[in-house]
Amino acid sequence: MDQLAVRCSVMRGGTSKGLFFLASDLPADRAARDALLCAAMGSPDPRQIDGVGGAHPLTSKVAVVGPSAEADTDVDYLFLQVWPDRAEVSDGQNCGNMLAGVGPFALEQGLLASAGEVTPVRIRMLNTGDIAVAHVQTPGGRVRYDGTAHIDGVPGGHAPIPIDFLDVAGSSCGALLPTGNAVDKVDGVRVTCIDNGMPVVCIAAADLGITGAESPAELEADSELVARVESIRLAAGPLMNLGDVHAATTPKMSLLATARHGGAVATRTFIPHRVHEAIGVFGAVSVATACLVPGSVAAEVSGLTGTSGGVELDIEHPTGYFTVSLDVLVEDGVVQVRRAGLLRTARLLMRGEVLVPATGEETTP
Ligand code: NQM
Repeated sequence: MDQLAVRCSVMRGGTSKGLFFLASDLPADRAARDALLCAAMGSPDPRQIDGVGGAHPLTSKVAVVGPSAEADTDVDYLFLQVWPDRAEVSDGQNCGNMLAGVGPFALEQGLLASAGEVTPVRIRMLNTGDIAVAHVQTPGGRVRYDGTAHIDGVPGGHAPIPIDFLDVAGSSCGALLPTGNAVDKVDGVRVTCIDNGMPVVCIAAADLGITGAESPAELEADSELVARVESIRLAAGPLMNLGDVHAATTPKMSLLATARHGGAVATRTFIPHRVHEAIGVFGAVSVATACLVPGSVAAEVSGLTGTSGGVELDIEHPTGYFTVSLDVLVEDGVVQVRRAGLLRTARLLMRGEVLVPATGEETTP
């Protein structure tokens, strides 16, 4: 047999797309798993022409889902980023967009039973150890995908999947403000380093000589800007307790400008080498939270000041808005996040088997 067939589904989760596997369908050995995923996606190759990857980090993603070993969660979710142009797979970050597909996938695969019209799925996100609760529409016991909920960056309407995060502050960096400061000067630029689910460095776009209204393609074509952003990122990584981030997909670099369309703030986000066509889920949650941190770069640019209670912030991005709902406690200039919530949609696009060239060394998972 010259091809190996592995069961998987293709799903859109939020504004991302990728392969969803049951953990039990993948090799337990990490090197064998990563080799299989690279082969499935067609990496390394910028076009991923010999695989099913979409030739962009946002469409070269993998979710590995299995039953949860813990009593307080229904399923475990491991997010894996497959680099299109490198034979590398990283579990170094979480992904809140692929997360949107985890509840529907788990229900489709029978990892949990539906519970009425809407099934709450408690998901342990293994990349960070945090918990999310996704509310999946399940009328008549079946996952519903159609509906009228719209998220910017995805055409049309779909069934809503509201997601709540219980406590994601400091998920990767150990603290909401990993440097202990609302503002730091890094590589000569004022930044706010924050982690409310995703390590993000917030920078005023104007401080880098841009307006913040540029398109992702324009930003990626600006080699001087790209080098400047990367230099700040490499310096910020160790300060954020992330160590050497040369090969890491974090921190994300969000360039902020005054909102132009009635939102809280405008963003252009390097993730970290391509510029997001929208903004990542946890990236948006982190930027929204930064807007509420007194004295932060994001608070300055947005003109917001944090007050205790619930608030909804529309984070502007290149293809629209991302609405984040936050409940915070602000005391003596210190922000404590009590809850973060947002809306996503997802859709099962295909189910079957992905075929990879057999190496002759496979063992059945
Ligand atoms: O921040 C892109 C995406 C993401 C990750 C990225 C994400 C998140 O849009 O939670 O969703 O920043 O790598 O899928």
